[in-house]
Amino acid sequence: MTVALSIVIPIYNEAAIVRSALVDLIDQTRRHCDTFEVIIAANGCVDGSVRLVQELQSRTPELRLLEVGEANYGRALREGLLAATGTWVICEEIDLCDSDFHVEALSVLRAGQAQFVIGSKRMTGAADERPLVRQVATQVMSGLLRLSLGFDGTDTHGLKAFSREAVLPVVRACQVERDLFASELVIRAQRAGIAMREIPVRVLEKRPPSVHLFRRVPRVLRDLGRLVRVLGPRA
Ligand SMILES: Nc1nc2c(ncn2[C@@H]2O[C@H](COP(=O)(O)OP(=O)(O)O)[C@@H](O)[C@H]2O)c(=O)[nH]1
Ligand SMILES: [Mg+2]
Repeated sequence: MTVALSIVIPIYNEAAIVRSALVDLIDQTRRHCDTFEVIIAANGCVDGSVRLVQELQSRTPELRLLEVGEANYGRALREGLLAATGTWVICEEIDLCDSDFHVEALSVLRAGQAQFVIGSKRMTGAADERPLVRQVATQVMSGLLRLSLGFDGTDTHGLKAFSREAVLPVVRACQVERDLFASELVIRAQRAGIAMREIPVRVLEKRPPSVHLFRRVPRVLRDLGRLVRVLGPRA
């Protein structure tokens, strides 16, 4: 079966919000899209999230569940994207589920104004309502990506929407997992000459992040080194 839209969401221990977030998302998406699928890419969950998704799945035909190995955000997202069948694909996060972004990004894609749309937390018009320390972390990360890889934009992490046909080869080419998979995807797409467009988003998380920011830093820096090695410093 193929659908117009695939929404891919990696999840890790989200039992507190997964059910209500998905019920809302599916309800909202039915209003603006005739045929769609929501792919949940779970790995390493030990809190009953998977059981909650399975329960919902039994009465929600649009919902698909993938379970992929140990906890690894990038690997889960990659597997979800490879399993997607939609003409258009959206990368979501369970604590965001921003249907306004979906509608706006799909209209940009359908009008042929871009093949890859990024929801930016940092560009003019965006509203980042996360704690200050996380806003600064996003700013530092984007700065590092600009300096080390020539990234031309304001944000790589978070909401994205694209044409599956145009971007699938880029997904397949990505080598770095965990958090920096999303950055590799955006920078590779840019370097491949795919028409990119950033649109501003309002970010208000439904809960604090599942992994503490400071525990992520050493791993992110290691993966950044790896990303520079696999991509080469600049296009
Ligand atoms: N499958 C999977 N999903 C994850 C993992 N870590 C985070 N996520 C999911 O990725 C999304 C964003 O995670 P979050 O903790 O809010 O981090 P943030 O992106 O920095 O805000 C949520 O849907 C999480 O459940 C992981 O190790 N595996
Ligand atoms: Mg979050």
